[in-house]
Amino acid sequence: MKGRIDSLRKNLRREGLDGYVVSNRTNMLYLTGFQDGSRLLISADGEHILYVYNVNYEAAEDLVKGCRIERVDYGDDLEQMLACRIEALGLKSLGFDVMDAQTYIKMKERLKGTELKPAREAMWALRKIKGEDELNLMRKAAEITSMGMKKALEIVEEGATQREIAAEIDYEMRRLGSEGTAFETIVASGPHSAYPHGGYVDRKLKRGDLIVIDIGARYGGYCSDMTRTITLGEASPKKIEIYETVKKAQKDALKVMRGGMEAREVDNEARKTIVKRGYGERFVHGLGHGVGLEVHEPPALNPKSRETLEPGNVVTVEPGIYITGFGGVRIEDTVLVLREGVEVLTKAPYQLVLK
Ligand SMILES: [Mn+2]
Repeated sequence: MKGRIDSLRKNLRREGLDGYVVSNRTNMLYLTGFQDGSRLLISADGEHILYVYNVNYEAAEDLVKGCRIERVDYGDDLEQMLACRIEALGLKSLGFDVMDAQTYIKMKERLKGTELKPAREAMWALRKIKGEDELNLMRKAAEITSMGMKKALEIVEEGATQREIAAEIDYEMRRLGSEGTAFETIVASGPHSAYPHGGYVDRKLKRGDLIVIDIGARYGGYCSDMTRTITLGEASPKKIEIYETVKKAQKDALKVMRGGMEAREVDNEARKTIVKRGYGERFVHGLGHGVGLEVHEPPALNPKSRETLEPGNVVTVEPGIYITGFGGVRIEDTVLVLREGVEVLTKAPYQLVLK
């Protein structure tokens, strides 16, 4: 953890910032191993202080190493405390990850001699590149997710409801060590499968339905993300055509991906197959997103992305085709970008017709 704050300091100095305020819980977790602080103040050349309310103070003292902890009592003016410290440290150019408008206005009024600068990228530059310790946790999260998918493919049956299947998947992943889930499990069938995030309603599975199962375990704080689409019984030629198109799109993208490649090029590699087969308009989202402590992080893989993939990025590759009233197909895996190629972390068969 200490190494991470030092790396952040390097980024701050490079950007001409002499301090940084962290308010985002996940950034706090990344830097200190503790997410229940209220603010983390970091001076570019030395001190860092974690501000923690009463309720979490003992836990912080127990869990946080190598960081000064300042107790905040109810009724204390946290912004005032921060501002005093910022002045005492002589921080003139202060970056921050996120700040709510009220805090920003208050800090700006209070700190006349300090410039406040939005600087999220200083954090993302670190979080986008996963270290070996993080990758081990992500591999484990992916393994649990793959086991969850295995379970899903075993239990999917006609007459079961989407929610019943989702509950079984969640239970299986929990039992295998998942900390809740990385996001709300999606089991979307029939017409609901045409909505990338499901129908938000329950439904009984029917023969011939397209069924999109999008799941993710969380382990050691790290997320995983995986989707398979299946159908029960015979698949119509159109369903097969859509499925094969999505599968080819994913395969094409995985084949070319490597460190140094532009994210939008990877998106294009998958998209061109879908466009060529006439479904370009039906691929309504980007090809993928970064995954880490959050399930949606930079780098984004989409036609407008300005990111370049780097070894150590963990991203999803998830082409989809969605036809309103008919159904949708999405196939998604979480992969680690390497100097050459990728390591696919999530594993399950690619098979449309299940039983
Ligand atoms: Mn995803």
